[in-house]
Amino acid sequence: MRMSRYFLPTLKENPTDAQIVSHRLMLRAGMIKQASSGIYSWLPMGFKILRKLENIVHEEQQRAGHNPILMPTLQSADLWRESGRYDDYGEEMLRISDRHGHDMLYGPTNEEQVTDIFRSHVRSYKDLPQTLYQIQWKFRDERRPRFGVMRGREFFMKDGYNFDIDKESAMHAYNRHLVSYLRTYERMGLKAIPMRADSGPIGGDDTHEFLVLADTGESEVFYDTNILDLTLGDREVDYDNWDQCADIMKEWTTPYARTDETHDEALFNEVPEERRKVSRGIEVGQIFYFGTKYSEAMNAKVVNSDGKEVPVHMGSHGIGVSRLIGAIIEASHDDKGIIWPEGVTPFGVGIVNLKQGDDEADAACEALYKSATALGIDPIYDDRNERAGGKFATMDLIGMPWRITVGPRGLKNGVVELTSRKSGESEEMTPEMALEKLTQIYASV
Ligand code: P5A
Repeated sequence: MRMSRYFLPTLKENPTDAQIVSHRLMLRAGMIKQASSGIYSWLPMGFKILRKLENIVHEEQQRAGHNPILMPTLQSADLWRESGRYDDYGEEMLRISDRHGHDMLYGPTNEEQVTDIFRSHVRSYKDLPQTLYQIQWKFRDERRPRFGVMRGREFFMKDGYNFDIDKESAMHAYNRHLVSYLRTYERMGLKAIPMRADSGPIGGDDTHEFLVLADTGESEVFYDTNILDLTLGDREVDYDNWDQCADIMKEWTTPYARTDETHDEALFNEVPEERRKVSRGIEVGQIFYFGTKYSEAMNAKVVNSDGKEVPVHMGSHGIGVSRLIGAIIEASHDDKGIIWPEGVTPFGVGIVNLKQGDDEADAACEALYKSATALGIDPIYDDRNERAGGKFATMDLIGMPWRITVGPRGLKNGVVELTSRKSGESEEMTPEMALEKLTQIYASV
């Protein structure tokens, strides 16, 4: 992308109405524009990152064997009357009436809708287990939408639903989701810690939230610092292996880690004092096992191997895809702006031409831009007639993890400068070497 043609409405000043750094930086980097309270338009760069996160979530869901679907945002109130949640959900639900007077709602979640799909098509235990998921907009009429995309009213969520013949099989689905979520967040450069939590309006007894530690997080969290050392890394996971998934689940849920809703002071005090930590976290996902709550209420039954009709065991699993962008920025920024982890960066490298209009510099940048594009590094080239300082500030603000600076002085010696946004370190090298290094970096994320 050439910056001169991009729609990147960056702001020099800090917007006064944004209270936390991720919200400020998303506005300053021209990623979003508020449409109304808690509702945002996604501008090109924000949209590009949203798509990247969506892709990672799709890849990891499908790796775990889950089937993608797409359900409507508007749902019939009758389904929610069947489950009994229509009245329970309260003012967070946006209720709409169509021209025929039918009660509709903008889905805050989809347990009822997906149970209806399941019960219409599945009759036998032989068709189980099954997991269906979607990535779709949700609406919750939050009392106090705030912090930009962090607590929106309209937000983008991955929501998945498993259907199993019994509790054991459903607990494997729970563990499988936990493992696939760990991998998903790691790919995004995030440390998200599963913590025992409260199930709220979704229901059920077993639930874990995934929290990214940040001072601006809305949840108070209590944990054993040992949990920070755990990583999934590149270990091979067989998602059909119940024992392996259960072992990984155990590894992550053995150190104490709970949100304030389920915090147990006596248990916490058993953790050695130097490892006990109380801080704040951003909830970027949650998994639930709620057994037959919806299948009984909505008559979603299958015939088991004894020929008996039984309600299926279910769970649901959510990732806050739009909220994740805020969480990544909270976890990765400095005074100059965003620092995108390589796994999610909207562009692989920013090319800065120090002397726009100089034949040699222009030609070198063009060649670099073309080669980087051909190599799949997806560069953004600042080809505007701006001062170098302004170009550097923009690249830093929008968070490019790598920058190649091209100027007449370096070109005399056949070199450009490759700079890491994170460390600030620069190295001179030939354009070919810079591209080679970037190719290697992106091959490993
Ligand atoms: C699981 C999927 C559910 O709704 N039903 C289907 C279950 N879970 S949840 O915890 O309520 O939401 C899942 C994730 O969505 C994000 N989220 C939000 N993001 C932005 N703005 C909001 N107002 C908002 N509410 C929830 C969170 O990341 C949450 O973990």
